[in-house]
Amino acid sequence: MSEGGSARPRVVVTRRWPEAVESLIAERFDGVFNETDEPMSRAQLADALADADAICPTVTDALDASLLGRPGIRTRLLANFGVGFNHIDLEAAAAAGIAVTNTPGVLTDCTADLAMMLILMTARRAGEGERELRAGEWSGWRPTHLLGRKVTGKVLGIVGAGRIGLATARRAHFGFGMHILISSRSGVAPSVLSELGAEQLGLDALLERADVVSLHCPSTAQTHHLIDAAALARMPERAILINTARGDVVDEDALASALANGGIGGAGLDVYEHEPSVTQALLDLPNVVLLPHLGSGSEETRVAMGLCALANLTAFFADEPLPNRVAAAQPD
Ligand code: 8YV
Repeated sequence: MSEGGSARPRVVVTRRWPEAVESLIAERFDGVFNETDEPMSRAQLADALADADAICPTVTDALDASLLGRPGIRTRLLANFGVGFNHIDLEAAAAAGIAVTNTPGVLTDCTADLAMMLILMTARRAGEGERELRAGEWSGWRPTHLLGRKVTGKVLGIVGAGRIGLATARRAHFGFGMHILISSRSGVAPSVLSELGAEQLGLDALLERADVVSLHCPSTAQTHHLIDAAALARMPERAILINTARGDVVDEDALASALANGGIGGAGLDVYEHEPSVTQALLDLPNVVLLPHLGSGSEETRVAMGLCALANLTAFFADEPLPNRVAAAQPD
């Protein structure tokens, strides 16, 4: 860690951020940056909570009740880098008098793009094709080589109708002529359903009808293993599951079994139950596209996320209303 010294609020940034944003933080605050970019240990997080006025964590920092419940905490703000905040125990933060903010909106397009990319890659067997070619095993064009499934005109089930779910639905509907089904616990505005020509229905009915199911709900106690063996059994044999939300929404072992046994046809995953570890059975299967949590991973979006977190920090230390305060689980 490198430190700048002064009486300005001390802000710990737990992982490397785009340089332009780190420079702005260093200009405005007593910034403490993670030059090694190694995930912080629990001891380091505990030290940061004791020393820093604000911490900017990410999905790799488990800020649970035992850390947030320690005595002698100086931190008053967790300005999360990311829209998802399931790695932060919100109740424990509130009990410790710590405000929490996130970065909604700025990563909607890129995450929806990636969901669409996984739909296409999985349906059209792009991962298998690339692996074959790189292995020097491509014997040339032939009419029956690596036949996938056509995406245009198929039925896409969107689970979770927040910003990212709806942005994915728009891409799929207007770009690929997909018929959209939506399952959402908080409901979908009639204007949105009519814009997309979409149907709103319960999760079970959606799973039974969709050719592709794409998950966009937050990780909460209610959505933990939402897609388990029983849910997978409802899906048609050739259906595809896409997850760009959070790993624990899917029972990874049950998914691997369904894929191996022909229960479903394929999966495209960007998130995992125990990141960065991935269930070996999934790694061994050909009909899965596996990406390393790249949903928001464009230069533009990561800068925008940093600027969004910076706006929250700046407002907090100016005693202004927080632009993106997080109070309870909310979908994006
Ligand atoms: C983030 C994400 O980059 O924002 C989110 O919720 O899933 C990612 O795109 C990551 O979680 C960083 O905290």
